[in-house]
This record gives sequence, C-alpha cells and structure tokens, in this order.
Amino acid sequence: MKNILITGASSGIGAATARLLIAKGHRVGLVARSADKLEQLKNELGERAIVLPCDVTRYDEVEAAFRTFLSAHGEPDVLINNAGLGFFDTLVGGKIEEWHTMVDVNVKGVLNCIHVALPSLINAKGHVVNIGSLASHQVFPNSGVYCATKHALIAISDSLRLELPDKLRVTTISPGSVDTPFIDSTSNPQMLAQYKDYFAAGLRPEMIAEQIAHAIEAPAGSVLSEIIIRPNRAVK
Ligand code: NJP
Repeated sequence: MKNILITGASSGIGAATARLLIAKGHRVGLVARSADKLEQLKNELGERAIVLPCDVTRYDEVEAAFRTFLSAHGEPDVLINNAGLGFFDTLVGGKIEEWHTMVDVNVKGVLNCIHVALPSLINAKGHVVNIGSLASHQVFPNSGVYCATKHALIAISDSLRLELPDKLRVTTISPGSVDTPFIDSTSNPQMLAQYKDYFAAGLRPEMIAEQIAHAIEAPAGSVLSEIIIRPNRAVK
C-alpha cells in the first residue's frame, strides 16, 4: 500500500486516477480547490481517501494540505502533479490574466508541491509523477503559453532525475487530447468551438490513470521516466 498525493483530483484525469489507485489498495490524498467535488469523491472512495482542499498556487495552502496528509496517512510515497489548465488562444490578442494563471498553476503550482513534499519523498525513496502533455514536446497553434508551461515541466522532471538519481523516481506522463472538462476553461468562443469535438474524441481519462498506475508499480530498481500516450487516430 502506497501513500499517494494527487493534485487536481476533483475532475478528469485526477479523479480517474484516484479511483484506480484506491481500487488497487493504495491510500490517496485528494488535492483541488473544489472541496464539494472532493467530498463527493471521498464518499465514493472510502476511508483510504482524504480530502485536502487547496489552491496549488498558494504555498501556505499547499503546506497546510501536506500537514493534514502527514497526520492522516504519514509520509507520502508518491506525488502526482496533475493539477493544470489551458486556455486556447492566439498570442496576439491573448489575455494576460490567462497567461499568468497558466504559469501560476502549471509551473508554480507544481514547484510549490515539489518544494513542500520533496524532503518526505526523498526520505521514503519516493516517486514524483508529473502530468505533462504532447505540448511538452511539440508546440501547437493557439496554445503557445500552455505549451511553454508544459515544456517547463520536462525541465523540472529532468532536473529532479539528474539531481536525485538514486533517491527518487521521476515520471512524466505526456498525453494527447483527453476527454475531460479541460477544454471548457477556454474563454475564446471561436477556439472553444474549434477544439470542443477534438477533445471529446480524445483519450478517456481512465487510460491516463492506467499509465500512472503502471509507472507507480514499475519494479524496484527501474523507472518509467516518460510515457507518451496518444489517441490512436489520424490527428486532425
Ligand atoms: O482537466 P480537468 P484534466 N489548485 O479540467 C485542478 C493535463 N492534460 O483532467 O481546483 C488546485 O478535468 C482542478 O480542480 P479545481 C492538464 O494540463 C490534459 O484533463 O477543483 N487544483 C481539476 O481537478 C492537467 O495538467 C489534456 O478546479 C487546481 C484539475 O486541476 C492534467 O492533464 C491533455 C487548480 C483539472 O481537471 C489534468 O487535466 C494533455 C489550482 N489552482 C494534458 N487549478 C486533456 N484533457 O486533453 C486547477 O496533454 N486545478
């Protein structure tokens, strides 16, 4: 049984991952801002799940959530940095608040969680799983800032791996489009109309959860450092 912290657990990939990891016998800490959705999920998952309402952009909230996790479950073995969002738009005419939010959640939020959890994770010879994207490797139109934040995740994962080769396992999971509420954050109506069906026809969140579990369960002494998973279809 592993102690696993999952950020962005109130929806999509994070919620699917929590369900699968509970079914596999692990204990999970559910991190997100929507306490009501987390409570609902906890009611479904039972005593091995705890609710940790938290905005990952707030370092003080991440610290408080982590303290609650420690007292309920003990030190974490795994941190899954999954909380993230993307606003699709061009750079010309893009909204500065949306750019800042993507950097705050997708990069600073991940750094906040790593900073708080790293000493415990090293202690436990634990595992950091970062949820990247195909956009970690490739730049797509209409998502320049999102791509930049997901490229940053690769640098963070690689730095951890280089600095802590025998003390930590590090995995980046890079999915193509996944059918979750992710695209609904996009405020530009033309972009939303353009991408909505594309995401709806993407991978199911349970498919990403399977890969996360696969990485966590890799035999000791090995690490799946990167998993790229694409919908098996012609891309547009
Ligand atoms: O999206 P969604 P996904 N503090 O919208 C949480 C990446 N990805 O499952 O706070 C804490 O269902 C939010 O919770 P709440 C993507 O970049 C996706 O698809 O309650 N949590 C919710 O639980 C992201 O990194 C696709 O609103 C915060 C969760 O994040 C990850 O997959 C493709 C937060 C988002 O759930 C999960 O996204 C790809 C905050 N400040 C990569 N802000 C895709 N769907 O196509 C947000 O390549 N959350």
